[in-house]
Parts: sequence; structure tokens; C-alpha cells
Amino acid sequence: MSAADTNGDGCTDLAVGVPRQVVGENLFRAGAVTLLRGGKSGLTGKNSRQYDVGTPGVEGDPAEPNDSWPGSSVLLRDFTHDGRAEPIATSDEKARLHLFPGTTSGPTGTGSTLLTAQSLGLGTRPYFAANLTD
Ligand SMILES: [Ca+2]
Repeated sequence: MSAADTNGDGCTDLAVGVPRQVVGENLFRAGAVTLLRGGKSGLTGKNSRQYDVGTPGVEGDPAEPNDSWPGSSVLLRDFTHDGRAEPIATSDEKARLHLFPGTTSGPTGTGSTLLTAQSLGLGTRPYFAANLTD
């Protein structure tokens, strides 16, 4: 779980990792991240959004049964220094990180990035990205 402003409206949003979230009818243990919006009156479910392997632009195979996808851990940080925090989410079973770019309407799967120890030149590290500390 992590809290930060993801769309630059001045209100703090909350990202919640949902490990092993079932996606669709046959993706068990897929995992997801749910983003709840902060508003002038506080946290709300209005305009909340789920990010998972079925989100357009997210790398993964929605047809692969039991694919493990982020939700183990999630962190919101403004990696791009534009005033909006981007979610980065882990899938510990697959040792990978998913980074979602921010927009004025919030994070999006379009243009999301999959990072692994190998893609970062760190070799094989099976527990890479196991936990993100807020
Ligand atoms: Ca940003």
C-alpha cells in the first residue's frame, strides 16, 4: 500500500496491492493494483481503477493461466518529477517490476515499463523486487 498524488490535483491517492487477485474468469493468482482516488472530502472509490495483466499496454499474457502479476507490493513515487506520482508494482514470483506512467487523469498502462534484474543488467536475482518499502 502506498499513498501519493497520482494526477496532480493536490489530493493524495491510495494504491493497494492485491496479490493473487483473480482477473477475468480464468486468471487465478494473477494479482492487481487498485488505485483509490483522494478528493476534497477524503478517499473515495469514485474513479478508482484496477491495473492488471488485462490493462491495455501492460506486458503479460492474459491467456496464460495462473500467471503471476504485480500486487505483492506497490509504491507511489514521482519518478519523473512532474508533480504526479507513478505506481511501481512488484510480482515477487516472477521477479519483475511494472512501472506505470502518470497522466493528468492518473496512471495508465499505455507506455508502462516492465523491469527485471536482467533488463537492468543486474544478472539473475530470483527475489529481485520482492518488497518495496514506502
Ligand atoms: Ca511523475
